[in-house]
Amino acid sequence: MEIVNQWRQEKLRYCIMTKNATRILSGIQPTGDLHLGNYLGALRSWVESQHSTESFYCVVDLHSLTVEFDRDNLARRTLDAVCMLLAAGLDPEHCTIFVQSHVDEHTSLEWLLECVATFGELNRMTQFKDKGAGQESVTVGLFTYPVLMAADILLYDADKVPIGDDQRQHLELARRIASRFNARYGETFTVPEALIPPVGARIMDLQHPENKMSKSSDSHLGTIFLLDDPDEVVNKLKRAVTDSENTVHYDSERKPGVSNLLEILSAITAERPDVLALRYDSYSRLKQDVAQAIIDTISPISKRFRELTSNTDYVMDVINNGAVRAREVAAVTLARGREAIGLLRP
Ligand code: AQP
Repeated sequence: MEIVNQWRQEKLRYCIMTKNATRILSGIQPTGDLHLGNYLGALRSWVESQHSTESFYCVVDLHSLTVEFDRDNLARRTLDAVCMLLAAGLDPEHCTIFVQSHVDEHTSLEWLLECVATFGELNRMTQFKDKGAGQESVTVGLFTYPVLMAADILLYDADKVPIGDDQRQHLELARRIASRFNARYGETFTVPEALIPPVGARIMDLQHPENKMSKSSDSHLGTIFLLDDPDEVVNKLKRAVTDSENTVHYDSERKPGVSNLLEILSAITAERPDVLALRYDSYSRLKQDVAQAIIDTISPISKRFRELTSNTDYVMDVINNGAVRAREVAAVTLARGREAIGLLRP
């Protein structure tokens, strides 16, 4: 109990000293090229948060093993994802950027949490059902993915977790696991809160507006990748699915395609989607403006990304330093979890 008590005292001191200081953690999978949904739903708020909070951001490569992956490209995709975080504006002087598999504590804590989470609650996860649907067999890893995500978060005593709407259910589970662990074994983990942006939290596919925009979607026309060039963006917007009415209204139920375009514009301009709708009398003008707003947003990111991919020594330094810092924090939390649960100290 010694480590746990020390931690409680340290945490109390930290809260008193820093008043509202907040610890943030979030992650992104290297499952493909990052897209506009990842940026508007998550990355953009990470960049904003890094100056006002103590932030940890990781490329969650272990999570990407839970679905079919390309072994030959996994390392390159992981490095590309780190370059994309830097290109989007994360600054290693202000936050810790690391790769999940470089910090063994994530999988060690996962086991302790798996012995607290229940089969029934994992079985209710909708992402497991969606990703497993139609597959001949699914891995145990896909099933237990949300517990690894809980370990990612709890290891860093994160108060807030900036995520898109699709991760809401997983975050709720992380909260439940943390609370149950604390109730059973004594106050050990910080119970995190989701930080979901008011607009842009669920950017939909341009071809199938009933589905969220996704890295691993079959339809590349429906996804705006952060590395798309301006012509590709214009082409994807021209072909974006709307409806036959040609009247611009914000109504996600009846007009999902048009409402998605308005939401994208709203997330970029910070104006309300229903107010933006009043400015347009045709779909083509709306599509032109959305395309231009996207191009203005992603062009500087793709330019910086290309510069970074030609300087891999710098990027490797960032993640090696990040892993050292992440391990410092993670090792202390894991030791606390082990002690709380009653394991013999080595
Ligand atoms: N369409 C989206 N709109 C808003 N936010 C989104 N996010 C993902 N898609 C959208 C948010 O991006 C962060 C990182 O996502 P992830 O790498 O954990 O993967 P994911 O949530 O499973 O979604 P992807 O990017 O579409 O990947 P695949 O195709 O591999 O499933 C998260 O905060 C997520 O909420």
